[in-house]
Amino acid sequence: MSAPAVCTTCPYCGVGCGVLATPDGAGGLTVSGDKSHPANFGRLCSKGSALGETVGPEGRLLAPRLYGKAAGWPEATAEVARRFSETIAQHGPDSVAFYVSGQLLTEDYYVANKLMKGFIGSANIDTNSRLCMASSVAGHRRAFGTDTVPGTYEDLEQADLVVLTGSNLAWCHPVLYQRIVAAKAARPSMQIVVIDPRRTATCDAADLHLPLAPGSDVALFNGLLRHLDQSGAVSEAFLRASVEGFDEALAAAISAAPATAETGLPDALLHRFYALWAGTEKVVTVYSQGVNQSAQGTDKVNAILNCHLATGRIGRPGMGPFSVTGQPNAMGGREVGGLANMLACHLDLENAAHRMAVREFWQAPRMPEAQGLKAVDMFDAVERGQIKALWIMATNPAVSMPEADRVRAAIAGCEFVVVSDITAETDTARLAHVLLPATGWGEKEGTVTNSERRISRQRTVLPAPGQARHDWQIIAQVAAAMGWGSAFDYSSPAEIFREYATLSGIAAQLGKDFDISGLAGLTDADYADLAPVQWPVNTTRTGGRFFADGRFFTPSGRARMLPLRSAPTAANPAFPFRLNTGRVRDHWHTMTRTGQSPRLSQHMAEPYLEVHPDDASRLGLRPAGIAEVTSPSGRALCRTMVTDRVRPGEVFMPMHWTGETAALGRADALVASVVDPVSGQPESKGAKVAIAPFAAAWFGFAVSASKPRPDAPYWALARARGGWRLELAGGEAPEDWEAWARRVFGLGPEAQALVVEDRSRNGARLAFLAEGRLAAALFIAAEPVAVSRSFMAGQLGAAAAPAQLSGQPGQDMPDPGATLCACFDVGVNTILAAIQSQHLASVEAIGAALQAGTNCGSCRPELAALLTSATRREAAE
Ligand SMILES: Nc1nc2c(c(=O)[nH]1)N[C@H]1C(S)=C(S)[C@@H](COP(=O)(O)OP(=O)(O)OC[C@H]3O[C@@H](n4cnc5c(=O)[nH]c(N)nc54)[C@H](O)[C@@H]3O)O[C@H]1N2
Ligand SMILES: Nc1nc2c(c(=O)[nH]1)N[C@H]1C(S)=C(S)[C@@H](COP(=O)(O)OP(=O)(O)OC[C@H]3O[C@@H](n4cnc5c(=O)[nH]c(N)nc54)[C@H](O)[C@@H]3O)O[C@H]1N2
Ligand code: SF4
Ligand SMILES: [Mo]
Repeated sequence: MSAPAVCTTCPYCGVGCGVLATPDGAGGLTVSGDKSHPANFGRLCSKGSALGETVGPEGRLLAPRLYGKAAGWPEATAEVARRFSETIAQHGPDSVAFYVSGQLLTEDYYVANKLMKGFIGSANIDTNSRLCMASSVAGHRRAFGTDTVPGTYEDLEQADLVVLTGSNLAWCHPVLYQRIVAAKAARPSMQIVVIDPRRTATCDAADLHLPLAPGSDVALFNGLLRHLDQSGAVSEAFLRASVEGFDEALAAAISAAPATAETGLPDALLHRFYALWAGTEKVVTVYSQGVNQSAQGTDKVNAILNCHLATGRIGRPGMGPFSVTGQPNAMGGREVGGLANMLACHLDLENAAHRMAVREFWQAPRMPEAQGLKAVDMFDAVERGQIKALWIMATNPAVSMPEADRVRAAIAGCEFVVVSDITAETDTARLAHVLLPATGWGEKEGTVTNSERRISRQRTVLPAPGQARHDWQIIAQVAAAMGWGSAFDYSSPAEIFREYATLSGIAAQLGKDFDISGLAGLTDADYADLAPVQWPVNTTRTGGRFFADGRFFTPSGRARMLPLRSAPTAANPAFPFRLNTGRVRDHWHTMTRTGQSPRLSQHMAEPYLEVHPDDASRLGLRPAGIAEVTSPSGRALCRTMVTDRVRPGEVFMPMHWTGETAALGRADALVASVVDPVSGQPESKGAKVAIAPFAAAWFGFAVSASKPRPDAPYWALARARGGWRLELAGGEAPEDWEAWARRVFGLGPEAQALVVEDRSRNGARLAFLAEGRLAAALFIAAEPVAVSRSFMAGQLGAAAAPAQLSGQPGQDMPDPGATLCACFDVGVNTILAAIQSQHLASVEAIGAALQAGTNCGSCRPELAALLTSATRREAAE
């Protein structure tokens, strides 16, 4: 009999989809979308669908490690408590810090924040949400007086115009994107505009794409404000009743240079967008990291909010600004006060009454009176030796922080570093004095809040592996060992949640928006059964939109419009390219989880650099060659992807590769620590870099059943079915490829080698057989290796066959090509062949023929692009 499915929530993006998970009896899970969950109504994207492949024991941290040696929990806990207590006693509470994460559950987050702000007595707790949502938080607080996302997902479906700015929704919030696409299919008059310097997959559903100059969003929206005023779209009634600062904001917009100059967009295109926005009452402006991760992030946010406030298009169905959150609990972290400048429940750290209320509630011995160190400042303080004990939970700053090489060195130089993670080997975990094994998704339970303020339960489906413990437990046991046992004497997440919900009622009495006091009386059974619920939840209301009544949380009750001026950055001739960074469809951040899935690893298998064809030819970069990217702070080597999806002078690199998965693939090694002065959020999308071809004398591709230990100037490692795949490039070739391969793949003399060398062309083909089956294969050539990756990956463990040395399937076995549809594992060649032979003319027809694109839909934009290019080619032939 199979176990019943458990209703839980996806641990990836802020859409917050409901997942039904069933143990498969072999340690894994089968998952499907929860049809009753109001975020996804049964849909899942490629990452959600592959969750079952990522929960295995491989790579997990299973026991505490103390100074590099396995240890028990009592020792590890005692050591962390002792070192923190001693450091605080000697150097004061501000000499220690926590760096936490939007991937903690609300209950974990609440306990971490309570320990640091209420008991240690410092505000030095910040979160990776500083790199993610801080500009939105700051923009909301400036305009609304509190950090409120006004709308709901339904607004996106009810809108007549959806503007997506600085958001690659198709890849980063796929299920929400699919909801918009479905709404447009049902009501084709709905318009979609994408504002992004890159032509992303999201543009495929757009009626209009504005490839603006990066960083010019303030100019663009200032221009819109001016247009709204001139075209009579401003709501005088709303301004009179509910807004202050309109005149100043408009004056600033009028005195600014015309938007065409800064955005680089043609006048006609800009005006089409302005007229559309002005003429459409039901407009939602969705924004994400292209807005937040900028030296002007907060101003960009307020420039958007200004336009919605000026027209009163906020708080009503189908309209409003909508900041989508990145991580599963980015929103929850904002609520519990995970940021160094916030108190719990949206209360203000610098407000004495708020401090007093929280202190009394927590019975806290001490409370900080000023903001703590924000992420970038925090790691600077670590570098200076001012922070002497640091505890990092559920985040990988040695990869994800700007100037990541410097951050890595700072952590390595810190006197005492604790890392709580689920993964044994990460760039950050390698630097820890104490490594604490946490339970991961499926093993832990608690709540998360998604982009539309909906609180959902994550539930336990699997046992904790090894000695792993829940994050809240780990923090509470350290707190107890530091002498605060009674304040941290929790026996369950339900108990923590009730305490938190009670505190939110106090916050509401102090005039805050965040109020879940209606959940303070949940019994353990109620909490176990809690259905997804949108806040606020109190005696008078549950969920819905904010600001419909035109009342805001500022002292005057009116929203604030801000006068904004754009601030173009100065050029640096030594580093003439602008580096944009972001995400790919099938990977999650530093890949500790999605990297376990062969399916998810097929879509993009190595760090790459998108370069415009004009730049590529000027720089001598060839397609599929290796590009060397340098900035004042670091260096990277990437596969070159020549594409006109980026603008000339700009390049794009994904953020996912780490020291574990590539030789030099960390985008943040290149990114400067420039931050927005208001929010402290780094400008992750605007590094200045120089680019040159890397002079590779040889290229390689390999598959291996065991994990390779690569040794080459360029390498990138990814999971494949039955093992690993490895991309390689280098300068001088090793003397003996066979010896090299045996070392890298860990093959003993018993492995039989088949070698075909081609010295004249600097090439070689090697296959290694163990008991007659393929254990590893290596292809070396002077050119980027033309081998069917998917075919070779499928051969690992297969009986020896001649095709294994040719790297191509035989006549009878067509090469499926790179995986495009991850759900049904359909390759690009299979799709192209079907388009041609079956005359498929639509994404639906491809789905009917091959299933591709019919499950999560994440690949539908790429299918559409493939159709266009195939049809174009046919027309040309
Ligand atoms: N597949 C996948 N999905 C994810 C994640 C993941 O790792 N993988 N991570 C999650 C997290 S934590 C987050 S924060 C979200 C992020 O979700 P998004 O913000 O949608 O993703 P990004 O790729 O970081 O950046 C979005 C876009 O901003 C554009 N951009 C760059 N500069 C500018 C600019 O100056 N102006 C404008 N208008 N646009 C600009 C970039 O070209 C890019 O396409 O995704 C979440 N979802
Ligand atoms: N250049 C550039 N840099 C960026 C960005 C960008 O767009 N460009 N985006 C930024 C943004 S928006 C974000 S959100 C960050 C993300 O960056 P990170 O937070 O550094 O990336 P993750 O890989 O998500 O790290 C999560 C870690 O927590 C571990 N983990 C997973 N589940 C649990 C758990 O339940 N408990 C514990 N204790 N550990 C767990 C994972 O193994 C992993 O090591 O990167 C930021 N950095
Ligand atoms: S859209 Fe995908 S990654 Fe995001 S919550 Fe839903 S299933 Fe998970
Ligand atoms: Mo994020």
